[in-house]
Amino acid sequence: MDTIQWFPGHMAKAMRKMEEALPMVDGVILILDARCPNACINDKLVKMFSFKPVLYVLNKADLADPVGLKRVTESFVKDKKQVVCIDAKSKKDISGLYGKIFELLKEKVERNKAKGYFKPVRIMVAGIPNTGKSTIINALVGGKKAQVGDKAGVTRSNQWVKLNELELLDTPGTMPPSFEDQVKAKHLAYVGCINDAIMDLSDLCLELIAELTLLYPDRLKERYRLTDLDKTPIEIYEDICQKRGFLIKGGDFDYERCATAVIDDLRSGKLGRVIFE
Ligand SMILES: Nc1nc2c(ncn2[C@@H]2O[C@H](COP(=O)(O)OP(=O)(O)OP(=O)(O)O)[C@@H](O)[C@H]2O)c(=O)[nH]1
Ligand SMILES: [Mg+2]
Repeated sequence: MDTIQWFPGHMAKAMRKMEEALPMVDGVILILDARCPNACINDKLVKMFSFKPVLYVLNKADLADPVGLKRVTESFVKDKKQVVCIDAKSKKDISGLYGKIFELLKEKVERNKAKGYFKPVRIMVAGIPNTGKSTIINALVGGKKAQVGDKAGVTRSNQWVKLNELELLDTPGTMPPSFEDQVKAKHLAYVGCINDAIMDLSDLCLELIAELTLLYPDRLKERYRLTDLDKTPIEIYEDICQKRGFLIKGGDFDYERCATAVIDDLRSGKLGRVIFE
């Protein structure tokens, strides 16, 4: 498939605005998609945050393969990164995250206390598009203050959302300026972190089928009632079209409609809990 590259002007601007806001915050939570956490790491942001405490939040854990997620989390711990896995919709996970944020900034909070004054903790919430930054902020504050949507690029500018003791800065999703690793880029595209409009979804679906055949063959078979995966990815793609009735007049395959359906199935968890790393 064509090279995936997505770094529109508004993202460059968003990164500048984040850099400007950085002196105002005590720490950062970096939100990653638990199905491809390493692919979600934007090195440029990590570099920008190198002088701040950072908590890595692997979100959408409800959609991630638990065995793989445990392995990846352990590798973060081994790299001396502060990490937590959450499902933003779970109250228990959100209160755990709340605790982790204060643990991350313990020194700061205690120093303030010792000086005898109360100051709210300020956190920047950052990450690539569609990882759940705004959802997490809403869950932490218990309201609908930040705008949420099921596509990449919903938040367009920095926005403070405040609780008594915690102030959160929502930021727009930002991609790395360039992708050296196209495998990672593909994984981000599967899970919905890249604007669908810039890609050929049939090409993406073909890549996804090839990868699922290796990683989760039984899920693929079960979901689309396939009997034989000992074929080329395009043959499997066409079998899915056939089984699902994605055909156009004259009996040809409707690759596009099938691509939307398969990619949707992956994103919504209908193909089960997956991890690509
Ligand atoms: N299954 C599941 N879905 C989630 C979770 N967190 C967020 N979502 C969904 O993911 C989508 C994106 O959420 P947002 O909060 O808008 O993501 P964002 O990171 O703010 O996105 P941008 O503003 O575009 O960068 C929404 O459809 C959410 O409902 C989660 O833990 N599990
Ligand atoms: Mg947002």
